[in-house]
Amino acid sequence: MTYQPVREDKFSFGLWTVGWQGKDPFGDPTRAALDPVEAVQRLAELGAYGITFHDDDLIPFGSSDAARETHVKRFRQALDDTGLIVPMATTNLFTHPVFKDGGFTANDRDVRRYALRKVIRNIDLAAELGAKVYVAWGGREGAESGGAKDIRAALDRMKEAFDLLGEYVVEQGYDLRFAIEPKPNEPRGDILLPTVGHALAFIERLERPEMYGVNPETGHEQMAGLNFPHGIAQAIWAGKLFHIDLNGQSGIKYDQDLRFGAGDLRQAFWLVDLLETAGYEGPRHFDFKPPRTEDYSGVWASAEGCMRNYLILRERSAAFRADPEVQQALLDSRLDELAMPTAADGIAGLLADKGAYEEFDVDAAAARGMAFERLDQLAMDHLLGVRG
Ligand SMILES: [Mn+2]
Repeated sequence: MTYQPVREDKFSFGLWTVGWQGKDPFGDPTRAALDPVEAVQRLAELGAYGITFHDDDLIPFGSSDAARETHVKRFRQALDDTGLIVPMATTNLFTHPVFKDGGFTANDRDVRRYALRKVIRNIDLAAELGAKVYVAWGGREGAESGGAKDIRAALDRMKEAFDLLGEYVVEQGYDLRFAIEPKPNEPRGDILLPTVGHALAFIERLERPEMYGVNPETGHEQMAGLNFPHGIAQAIWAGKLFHIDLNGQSGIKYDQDLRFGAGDLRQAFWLVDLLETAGYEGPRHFDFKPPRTEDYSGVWASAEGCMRNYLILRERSAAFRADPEVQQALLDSRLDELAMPTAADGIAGLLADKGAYEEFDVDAAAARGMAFERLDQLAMDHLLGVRG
């Protein structure tokens, strides 16, 4: 296997990922700025199919209309030259000081109105470039202190913002859906809609819930100590996995944004196994940061590594599923039984079934082993490449 990505693999990268200059809270940039045109060309050469952007990644904040037009024109030309597409776009509502208390939920009403106009402006560009998903990450929507934010009022404003944006998209006739990206903290002390579960519950309160899904990021769930494949499985189960941000994270600490496959490798294996067997057809989008130790050859090596690790894990998952011993181990662990309804005979049948309760041998059932360890070791053997 060469693990050479092709367009059909649907790998995409944010302009801000390979373009990250390595500026962090403690240090200055370690790399020069990357021309978006070069990002498009290099990613196309590496085998990606798409590139995504925040408005300000492509058009520096405060650009004149003429400068804006030039930036978009050059970018569009690079897309046409390479065949790369823009599957998703998003808005930067976090870098400029005006967003220090958030965009959609800033206490300052003028800032909220400005934020909505900024998003709408970039939605027009996203639609023009053919994006099908519009991501919203509310990194500054939150608080560091209890009295500073009325959370119920802030959620009212968050709902109002998403409802207005949905109305705008419908009125314009755009073929665009929204994907909300949860994160528990960083840069705010506590961020609103901190996990996949919070976001899924919020979406059901919106006026047009069918237009909204989630864009979960590996590291964001893992920063909260949560199991990322489980969160993704619930999003798929709810029909809400509109987009996904793949990266790596080593446990509960700051947002590491490592390349995909670094960090928790076992969760990465189960995640790819899930995406590839559950029928997810959206982009495999990498939202990572090449460490600031790297020069540009290291940046491209890490972008290549994201795709390579996905392809390796996809192959390992397929080998695991195809292994007859695994198939037997799955039966021994009674996965087939889990897929059966518990009471297809209905409540009357359940109540009439003496075997379900009165005559049920509790001790015998309690004594039955589940055989999960054998199954998990087979998975580990496949993951480590020592089987098949
Ligand atoms: Mn992140």
